[in-house]
Amino acid sequence: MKSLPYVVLLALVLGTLAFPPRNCPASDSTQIVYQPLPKPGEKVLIDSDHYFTYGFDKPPKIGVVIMRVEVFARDGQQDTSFIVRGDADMPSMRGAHSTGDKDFSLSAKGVYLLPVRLVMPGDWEIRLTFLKKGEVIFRGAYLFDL
Ligand SMILES: [Cu+2]
Repeated sequence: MKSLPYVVLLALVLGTLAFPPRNCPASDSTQIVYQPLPKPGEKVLIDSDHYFTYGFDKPPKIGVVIMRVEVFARDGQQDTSFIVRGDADMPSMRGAHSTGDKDFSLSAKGVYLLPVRLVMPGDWEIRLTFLKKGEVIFRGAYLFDL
């Protein structure tokens, strides 16, 4: 049956046309852009009306370090209306030590706090996400070596 390969080929072509491969970048987390953050202590704009500063309770080293974030309105008034999330991981071994996105908790003094576990020396990245009314307003990443 000489025509069989052609039938198979035709079926493949038709199948491809009927079910084109789907390209859905929105579901691919690697497409999400995290703005590189300046070093701790510097002001970082969230939007035109807000900025934040971040830091740690001690210079990061192996173990648990408490990350702190403070949000301010343009006039310098503290703002606690955001939800802040953090995720720590090693870019060179993505996923190996990921804590997953965790909500910072808000202290009585209006400071956002999150314990971050750093388990080995090397390159680390802490990703911060700021949300307001369920919407992501800002994403930033702090890269450092341990
Ligand atoms: Cu590692």
